[in-house]
Amino acid sequence: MKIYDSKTAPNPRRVRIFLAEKGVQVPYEEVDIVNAVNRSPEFRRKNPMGTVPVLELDDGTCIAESVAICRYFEELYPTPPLMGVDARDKAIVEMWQRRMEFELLWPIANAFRHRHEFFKGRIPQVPEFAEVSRQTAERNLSWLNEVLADRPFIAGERYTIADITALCAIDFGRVSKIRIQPEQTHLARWYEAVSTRPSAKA
Ligand SMILES: N[C@@H](CCC(=O)N[C@@H](CS)C(=O)NCC(=O)O)C(=O)O
Repeated sequence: MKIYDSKTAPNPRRVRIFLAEKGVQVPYEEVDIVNAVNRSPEFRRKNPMGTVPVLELDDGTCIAESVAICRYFEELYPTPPLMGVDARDKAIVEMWQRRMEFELLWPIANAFRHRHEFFKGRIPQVPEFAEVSRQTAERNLSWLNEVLADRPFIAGERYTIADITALCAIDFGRVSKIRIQPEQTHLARWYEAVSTRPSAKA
């Protein structure tokens, strides 16, 4: 088993943090995404989307999509639970995980993808969309600040995959100058708590 990884990219980091929280060690193979090795025909046989991370099992099965990889390890190693503990809790964690992906990670990623040299020739870039995405991300950080006013973690009392997605999104926002603002005190308190966990170094 191994995970095709990229140390600089936000989605593979989600999986690394998830596994660090579980205390599970899996060998990683760094993929040279700068030179588009992930877009080669050989890599696309593992993941037709041409993206990392990808988990390759010993029987050759390849599982892409960060959340799908996390789900696999959550089933194998349920403790500590990072995706909920019962029907209600699992649904709540899923709700927040999807919100962090769609409302935070995706706008932050698009602020980068539609502007940065890295994606020239990889996707059709629309610089105006980069700016709209940056503004969306900033609005959603304000909203998340309010969400965190009454709870320690994004999905409630417990640290979950939703916190991991949000942490990776916010850290990646740096390259597009998307930052937590001084008045966003709930968000700042949460960020301090999650970014100082040992797993955040993964
Ligand atoms: N939805 C996918 C997104 C994967 C993704 O976009 N990976 C990026 C790195 S964060 C990538 O491979 N980028 C290189 C490229 O698109 O060429 C997931 O959750 O794994």
